[in-house]
Amino acid sequence: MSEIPRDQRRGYVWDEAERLAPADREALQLERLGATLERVIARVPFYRDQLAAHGVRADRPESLEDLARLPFTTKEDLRTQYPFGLLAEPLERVVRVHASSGTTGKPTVVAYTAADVRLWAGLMARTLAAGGVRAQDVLQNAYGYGLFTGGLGVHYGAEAIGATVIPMSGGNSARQLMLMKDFGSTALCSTPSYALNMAESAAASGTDPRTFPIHVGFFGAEPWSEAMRSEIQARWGITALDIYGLSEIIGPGVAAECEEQRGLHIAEDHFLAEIIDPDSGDPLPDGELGELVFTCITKEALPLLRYRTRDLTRLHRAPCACGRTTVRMDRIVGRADDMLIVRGVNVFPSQVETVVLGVDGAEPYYEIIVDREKSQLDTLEVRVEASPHAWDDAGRRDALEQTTKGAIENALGLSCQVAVVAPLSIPRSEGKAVRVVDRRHI
Ligand code: DLL
Repeated sequence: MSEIPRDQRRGYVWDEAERLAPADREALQLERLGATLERVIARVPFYRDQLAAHGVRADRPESLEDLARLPFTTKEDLRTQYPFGLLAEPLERVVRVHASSGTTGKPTVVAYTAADVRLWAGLMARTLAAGGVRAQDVLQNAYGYGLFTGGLGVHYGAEAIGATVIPMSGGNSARQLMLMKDFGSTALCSTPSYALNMAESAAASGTDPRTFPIHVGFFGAEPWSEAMRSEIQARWGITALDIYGLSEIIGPGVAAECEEQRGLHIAEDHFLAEIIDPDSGDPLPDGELGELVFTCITKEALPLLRYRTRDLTRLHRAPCACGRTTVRMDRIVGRADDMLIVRGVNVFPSQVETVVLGVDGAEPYYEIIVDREKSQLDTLEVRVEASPHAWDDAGRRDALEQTTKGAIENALGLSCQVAVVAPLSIPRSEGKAVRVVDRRHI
């Protein structure tokens, strides 16, 4: 009987570090944290001053609990040190920069040495391998190439596995679908909103997306809900996995789901994860919802300490059926910055998404508009797109409005207006979807 190749077996991991015994991993983390502290104190004046102000000396930490004594790094720090003030390496050792767009002013700049790029490729290879991608796959990469980390991050990881990469970038759905068919793509990477958009374009041109040979998709770069996962899986007939990352830490590859789809494994041999209370900054125990904070312990160019992501989630340490021993995080509930406070009630766009995707007759496209009346009272309006059948029938349109309104009010505990809008009237996304318009700040 012929032997099954190792990478075809169940329980395959790209990197044995994913299965380290917790005590061995902790020893590695402590060693790496100490080395990183020494490096930043020697090379980054910003951290030298910050650590001195917090009474942290160059000595090696004695336990991982010492992490809580280190100062936080924030997006504001990256802004004040723009563009290269936080680098721990001279520019001549930097081989790549990326930047996040930022809605106002200067972008956030991040940098990589050759070793950082190799590390990143390895982490993305882990991610893709955990979702079943192998050398024989044809991976269509619809994340944007350029300053955004999505395109090149996925690209290098897929090449490290030996998969055939189609470097499409986002947008131009007709061409995406043509090449997907002609090249026989078997794996897809895009934002979840763009995956939905492409499925819709395929259906509109008479092709059932389930007829493509794609078996898995890696979706991230924006918040999405379980309801959205079900929608994407049903429309494409694939396994949809959640991948998470942020440029400041490395890009995609920080955490990702395995085929169990039970939380995202964090690459904690490279990034120490903590959950803190976003108000007090105090560390929270596993299982509690709070702000995710990362410390880079193996990066050369930009090893950030306790970087506050503003993303809200929980950590879990129970072993995963896949055999990986790394800590897992829940899907991101939302960004602290995206949480709307409407008449004193906290609202996450993902809550609205879950409701809208569960309503019969509504398409999975929506917009949230918050405004303030003359009376200073906040108003919440949700624009929901009707399916063609529901739109053509006045009775069904009214029912859709009433059902959606009731369901949202019930979920949020807040009164709202629902506007049912015509099919295709809500803008479709090709990258990160923008779903909230907050007119209170315009
Ligand atoms: O979005 C990196 C990435 C590319 C991740 C491709 C996954 C796939 P930034 O542009 O720096 O980097 O944006 C980072 O996007 O802080 C989260 O708020 C959000 N985000 C990223 N992944 C997810 C996800 C890339 N899976 C910011 N779920 C992060 C929810 C996500 N939010």
